Formats: sequence, C-alpha cells, structure tokens
Amino acid sequence: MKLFILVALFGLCLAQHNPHIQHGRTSIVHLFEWRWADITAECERFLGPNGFGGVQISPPNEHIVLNSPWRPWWQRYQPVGYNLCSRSGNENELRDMITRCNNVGVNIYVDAVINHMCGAGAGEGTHSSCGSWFSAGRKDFPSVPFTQSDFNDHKCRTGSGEIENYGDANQVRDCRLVSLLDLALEKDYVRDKVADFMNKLIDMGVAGFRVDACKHMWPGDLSAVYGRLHNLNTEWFSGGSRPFIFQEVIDLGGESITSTEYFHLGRVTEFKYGAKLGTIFRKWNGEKLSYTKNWGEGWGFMPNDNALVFVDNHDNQRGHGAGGAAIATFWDSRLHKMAVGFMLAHPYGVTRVMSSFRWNRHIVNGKDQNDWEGPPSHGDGSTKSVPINADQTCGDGWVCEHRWRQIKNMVIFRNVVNGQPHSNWWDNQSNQVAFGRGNRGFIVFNNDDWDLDVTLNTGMPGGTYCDVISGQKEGSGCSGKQIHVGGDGRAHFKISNRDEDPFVAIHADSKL
Ligand code: AAO
Repeated sequence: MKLFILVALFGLCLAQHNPHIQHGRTSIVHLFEWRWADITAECERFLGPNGFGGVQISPPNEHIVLNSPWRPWWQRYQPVGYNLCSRSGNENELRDMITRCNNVGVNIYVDAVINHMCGAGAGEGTHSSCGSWFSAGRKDFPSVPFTQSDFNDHKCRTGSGEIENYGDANQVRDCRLVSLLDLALEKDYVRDKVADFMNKLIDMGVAGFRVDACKHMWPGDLSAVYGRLHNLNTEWFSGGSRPFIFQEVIDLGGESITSTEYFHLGRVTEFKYGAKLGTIFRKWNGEKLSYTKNWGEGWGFMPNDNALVFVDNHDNQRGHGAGGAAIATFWDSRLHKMAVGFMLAHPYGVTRVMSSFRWNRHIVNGKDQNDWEGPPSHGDGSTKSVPINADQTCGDGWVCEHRWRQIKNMVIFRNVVNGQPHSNWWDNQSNQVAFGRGNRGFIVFNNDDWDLDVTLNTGMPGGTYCDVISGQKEGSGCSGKQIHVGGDGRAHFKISNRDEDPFVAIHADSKL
C-alpha cells in the first residue's frame, strides 16, 4: 500500500513536467504583453498552421495601473486581485482566446504571479485594471479578499523588510522582493485563494502555468498550492492530465537557493542556458561553438526532463533578472537567429521562443534608462493591436521574432526531428559546427570569421533538400539554397561568414 502511494505521488509530480503539447508540436512562444484578441487571431492565422505548440501569456489577473512611469510593462507583476481583466483584455476575451487557441491545437500557459501583491508604496484607490479598490499601505485587497494577516511581514527578519541578502534563504522567501507585498503562502486560506484563481483558468482550458518568482516561495508551500489544482479540462486534454508547471527560479550558481529544490514540483527555467549560449555566439570569455558538443547536462545544466529553456526572456532582454550583457536579443538579430536556431535544433529541454515589442533602448553606463517602457500603446495607455504587414512581419513596434522565417522554420524543424537523437556531430575546433537529429534533420553553423566549405555526413536519406534558413520549400520549389545529399548521406556545405544568416538547416519535410 505504502509503495502504491509512493508510486502514485511520484507519477503525480512527474505529470506536472509534461507540457501536454498537441499533435507532435514542441515549442512555446511568449507573446509578451499581447492583447487576448490578437493572440486569438495569431493562433488561428499563424501559430496553428506553423506548428507552434503553445503560448505563454502575460498575467491575466487584475494589476495596478501606474502613471509614473507611464504604464510600465512591469505593472502586471503587481497584482491587486484575481479578477480576470488586465491590460490584455477582459474575461470574455480571455475565454474566447483559450477556446479558439485550443481548437487549433495551441495551448495556453498563464504567467501566474502568486508570490506577492503590489508594491508596498502603490498607494490606495482604484488605480487597477478592473477598477477594484485596494490599499497597499493597509495591505487590504477586498476583491480577493486579502488583509494584513495574509502577508509575511511578521516572518521577515531583515531591518528593511526587504530581501537584503540572496545568500540567506529565509529572507529570500519571507521578505519582500523589490518591496512587493509578500503573501503568506503557509496559510491554508491564502493557498485556497491562489488555487481558486488557478483552477478557474484550468477550468477555462489553459494547459499550465509559468509560476513567477518561485525562488521567493517555499517549495512546501508551492507543493500545497499545486496539490489543490484541478486536472486539465477534458474538452481538450485527456482525462487525468495534470497542469504543466514551469517555475521561474534564477539559478546561475553561488546562492543559498538552487533550482534543484523545485525539480519534483514541475519544470524549472534554466537561466544558465541563455547566458552561456549568448556568450558562445558572441565568442566572449574564449568560448567557442565547438565546445557545445556536449551541450545540455554536460554543461552542468539541470536534467533534461526538468528544463525549460530560452535564449532570452522579457526580463533579461532589458537588463532585469539575470544573464547580463551576453544575452542574445532581437536587438542583435543575426546573433539572435543563430542562437534560437541552435536551441531549436538541439534536443535539450522544452523550448520557449521570445516575441517582443520594441522600446526606446537607451543604455547609459550599462543600464537601460527605458527598461520600464510598456508595449506599443495609444495615448490613453491602452495597448495597440498587432498589425500584420504584407511580408508577414508585424508593425507598430511589435517585433514578432516568432514570425521571422528562420525562427518559424526552426520551430517546424524541431517538430520534424522530435524524438531523434543528437547525431553526426562535426566541428572545426573553432566556431563551425554541424549536427543532425537521426535521419530527420541536419544543421550547420559558421560563426567563424572565414568561410565554411566542407563535405559532411548528414545521416539523411539521399536527395535534394531546401535550406529552411535562406528560404523554404514553396510548393515543389525552393526559395533558398539547395543541398544535395548523396546516397551515402554525405553533402557539401558552403557558408560564407558574410551570409545574412551564416547557417543552413534541412529536414525530412524540406526534401524537394
Ligand atoms: C518594480 C520596480 C521596483 C519597485 C517595484 C515595486 O522596478 O523598483 O520596487 O516595482 O514597486 C518585474 C520587474 C521589476 C518590477 C516588478 C514589479 O522586473 O522591476 O519592480 O516587476 O512591478 C529577481 C527574482 C525574479 C524576478 C527578477 C526580476 O528572483 O523572480 O528579480 N523575475 C520575476 C519576473 C519579473 C517581475 C517579478 C519577478 C516580480 O520575471 O518580470 O519583476 O513579479 C539575482 C538573483 C535573482 C534576482 C536578480 C534580480 O540575479 O539571483 O533571483 O531576480 O538578482 O534582482 C548576476 C547573478 C544573478 C543575479 C544577477 C542580478 O547575473 O549571477 O544571480 O546578477 O544581480
């Protein structure tokens, strides 16, 4: 009996690691700050047809609205309650999005901010996205309701009430993160309220959650919250499916809290991945692409089954969070495409692609003065919708990296090679490398300052393939380079270091 319970519990935990992505798809895209109506349209017109598995959405619950600075993106990380109206839209729009994205096989993952409410200095009034009254000073949030005793201040042992030292696990979990009012998740009442909020979303049809600021919550408290969660809605998911949980824990080493403490609860964001990959593609600190032969666990990253990986995220693309200047963002588009291409070709982890908006980046002494700027918006602060240009790119300040041909095609590549091993590695001991995924796909990078000109064993069946980076298969033709694989699996590759994108990728479905 005991063994049975143990096995059942183990199964339950592991279940929260499964993203429940449909139809053999493999990648998630973070549509940062997009409106629900735009995400709905994007699921139907682009994400579904192009094999994207899911969307991470911005926090859907009620948040503060700030005038100074003017409507920063980060106001959404300051909850006022769990009513479902936000800068992205109201509850009906949210429900419509979840339904219609699910109907085209694109899952929705909610960014859940459950560690805290708004900042202690957020004042009192109805400056919130649904207009609910709250008082930060009195710690009074009647729309939930949460009152004074639902917060952790009595547990915090620092003079300021703030986290002062990341080396002390107690203060990281019991004190305030950048003055945000810290919820007492040890209380059953608080756990219930948080779980009610998440369950409402699960019942609406979401597939899981990115849980914000997990380092700042005790694993035991999180386990109690997750344990209260419903199974996924059987209209779209098979019976007994647990919500997918991926937890934001920044662990670059050297602190008292490690990501390991959260592995049994769900997946964890692997921040080392983007920090290292950016350093490699920038060739900083003597790093070389050839060193990625044992990329993944071989680099000291977390076990494959625990990892959620990404090249950049909404924080570190603008200097928040961790990773530093090495992070390869859309501002360095050539590097970004290569890094995302590498990530999507490599078998390690569940992959998340970033989709950003432009802001007036202005770096002074290493700090971006406009790192707060919110999404493209109208004069009244409401978020602009995302217009699609004739060439399929986005307008009005929306970057839409996920629509860039190279990135979109690599999302498809990952689906086509899903389940195949990392194979046929080649490198020049510098920054030219190639690897395959069984007999389903092959990719070659040239990040050296000279040309690549080499014949390699691809492991692919003979034939002519269309390179999905310089172009793509269009009907029976190819708008990019053509790669001829001989009957022996060998093919000749030539990549100039001056090419717009110095990499080439072919896969089973790009065969002409
Ligand atoms: C805003 C204002 C604040 C104000 C507050 C309340 O900026 O001045 O006090 O409102 O009025 C976002 C924004 C914040 C914003 C907040 C609320 O980024 O600027 O505050 O909304 O509106 C830590 C957390 C991590 C967190 C990250 C930003 O551990 O969870 O900070 N990320 C999430 C979200 C994020 C959001 C929140 C949490 C809050 O993704 O968007 O904040 O909901 C170390 C630690 C990390 C720590 C970083 C930054 O990292 O390890 O745990 O992240 O410091 O403090 C090297 C180290 C690396 C280190 C890094 C930076 O790289 O190796 O470990 O340096 O020092």
